[in-house]
Amino acid sequence: MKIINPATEEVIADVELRDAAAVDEAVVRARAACASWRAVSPVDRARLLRRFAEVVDQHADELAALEIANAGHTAGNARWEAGAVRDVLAYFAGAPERNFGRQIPVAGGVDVTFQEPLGVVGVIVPWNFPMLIMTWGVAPALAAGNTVIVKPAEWTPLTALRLAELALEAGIPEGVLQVVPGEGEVAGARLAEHPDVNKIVFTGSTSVGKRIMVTASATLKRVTLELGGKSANIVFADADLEAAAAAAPGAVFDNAGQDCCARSRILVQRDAHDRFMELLEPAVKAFRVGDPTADTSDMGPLISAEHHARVSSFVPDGAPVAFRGEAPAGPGYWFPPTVLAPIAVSDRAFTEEIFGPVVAVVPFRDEHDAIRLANATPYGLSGSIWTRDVGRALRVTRAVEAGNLSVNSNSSVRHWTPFGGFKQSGIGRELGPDALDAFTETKNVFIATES
Ligand code: TXE
Repeated sequence: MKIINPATEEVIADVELRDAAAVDEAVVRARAACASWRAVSPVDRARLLRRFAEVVDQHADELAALEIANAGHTAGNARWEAGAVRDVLAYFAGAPERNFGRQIPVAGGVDVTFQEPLGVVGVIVPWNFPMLIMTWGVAPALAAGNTVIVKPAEWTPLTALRLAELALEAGIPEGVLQVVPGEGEVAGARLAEHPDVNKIVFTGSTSVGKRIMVTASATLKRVTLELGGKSANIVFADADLEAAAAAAPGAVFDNAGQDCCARSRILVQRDAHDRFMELLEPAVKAFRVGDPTADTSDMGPLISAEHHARVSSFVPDGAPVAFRGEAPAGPGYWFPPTVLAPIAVSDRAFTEEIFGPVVAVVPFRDEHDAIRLANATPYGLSGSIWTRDVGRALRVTRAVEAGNLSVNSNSSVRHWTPFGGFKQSGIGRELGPDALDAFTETKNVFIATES
């Protein structure tokens, strides 16, 4: 398949999409590698993961350049992403030595609970943060003693393929981490149904996530699903409006809005609405869209022509565009940062995940109204609350149905805290201190000491 640079529409690589038989072969290799990888001592497994993190660090510029060219990330974003891949590997390198299990007191013997590796883990990756989302699955899976097969998104396989080479360079044995590029319906579906794959970690659309869960149920595979979002950025009248308005564009337009945590609905308390919009307009217009290799760009292009058409469908002629930024004419799949208001809460731009640089602003009356609007979505991934009232911040964060919330901030992801969605935004949690639980089986053993 021809791999396209979304900022220039030039072909930058040609990658063979593998078929179901290639997935089967990868599973055989992964299964064969299970016993020996599991037998690597915790200290040595930790050392290999640390070494992998170091090799990634040495190649950070190269990985960032690949991500810019392949996924249209800005230079700043791509460098951050390469650093985050290193940090996630380094964080989980600490896990093999701390995979303690438990000893629970019992009468007549000793009771030990082990956390055993699952076996072969399939990691199915989307195109929005290709190398980082891959690593969220790969790092804890390897740390727990599993072998891994990654299926990158069709459009963005380049960093995944390079990371697999770097893993070998770091000394991770053959067969322990494999990358199989292929179509979702073919290679991805085969991973999800394969009887010798024990778990699927999937990040992508809610519709495909549901299908994977159905397929995986035939063999009762474990699944972790990180799916879509329609997160609310809730701004109360007592908030620091300047700070909230200054932060709002980055919270939805970063990575051209192709972010599952994008705060794509801004809910503003009625009394502060006009002032907030006055502050938001210059912040949106100052968001610089252009050449992703330039350090001055805040936002690059959308991933593909197909995705551009989909995002455009949410802003048809006559759509209520309050104001928007500027974007280059092309070539490249450019879309300007766009603010929709006033907009009906039934409008699909307010209810559906757009996954582009489009945000809808809706006023609310009071706390109750804000919570009702924030929760009026099947999704529940992320969101923000801006207020100076601590009690309100706590009440609202407890009432909003989402897995990752922030107060007076739009931050969502830190690799050392849990990440994942409520409702149809997913199942399970990635990252954080408990991430290994999702990559191990719990085994309890009772040893009688008295006959
Ligand atoms: O995702 P898909 P797409 C959302 C976002 C976006 C929409 C469509 O709204 O506009 O989804 O994006 C593989 N069995 N998100 O079409 O199809 C596929 O090859 C197994 C949110 O790219 O879900 C790719 O590797 N695998 C999101 C991965 O699944 C299958 C990130 C994701 O593709 C498969 C991306 C199948 N039947 C999109 N079909 C987020 N939460 O961050 C496809 N795949």
